[in-house]
Amino acid sequence: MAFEKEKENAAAAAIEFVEDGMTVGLGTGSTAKFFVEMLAEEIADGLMVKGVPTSEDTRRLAESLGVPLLPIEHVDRIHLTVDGADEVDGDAQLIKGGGAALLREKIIANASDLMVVIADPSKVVDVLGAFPLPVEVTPFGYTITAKKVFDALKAAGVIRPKIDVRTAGGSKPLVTDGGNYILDCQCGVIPDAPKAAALLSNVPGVVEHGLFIGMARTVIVGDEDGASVIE
Ligand code: ABF
Repeated sequence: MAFEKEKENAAAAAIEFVEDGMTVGLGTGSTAKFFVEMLAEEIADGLMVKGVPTSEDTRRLAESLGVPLLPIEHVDRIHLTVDGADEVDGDAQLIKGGGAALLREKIIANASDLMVVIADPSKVVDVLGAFPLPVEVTPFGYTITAKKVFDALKAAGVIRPKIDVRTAGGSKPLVTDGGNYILDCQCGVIPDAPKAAALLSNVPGVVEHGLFIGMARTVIVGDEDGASVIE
């Protein structure tokens, strides 16, 4: 895996944010996997925390490692969420959703007192957009919704968006944990991420999008020797 050491170091730095008694949102992806594995070791050494997984993949991982989990319906407060990202810019604005988990990730991040993003250096960008922006949509009318998503991105200043429904290997659309489809929107550059986020949220049929604006208070970027914490 590329940047494995950097991912591990970012995850290790995030462990420092976990305290006894916390309810912790558990992210999705390879970097978040390192965090869940390290958290499981701390729990085995006596740390008393409960986890709230952001995807079925993370739930299965956490259960296999013996991390106590809370059903989301029983959660009234999440002290900390640690999650990965596909892109992070200088304002801690994120593109997430490469792992098709953006809906639960955003619900849990938004419910958290603190969201900590853990990333390897390849995720850090000056301007968001090189990574195709995932947009979760209802299966009903998704081709029409795709056209409206195109219009919204154009109105937000994206020059020439290209939109593809994410498939699960063959030609059938991938179905998310929430039973929806994902549109991957190739933007190249998203010049005004807050505007794009607002316009996308207004498109009927869009369930959620992968622009996380103003949600990450802390970004941890791993390197070969450790990690830098940007708050
Ligand atoms: C998840 O982390 C997704 O939103 C994002 O796509 C992924 C990044 O994965 P990785 O850490 O494997 O690069 O939260």
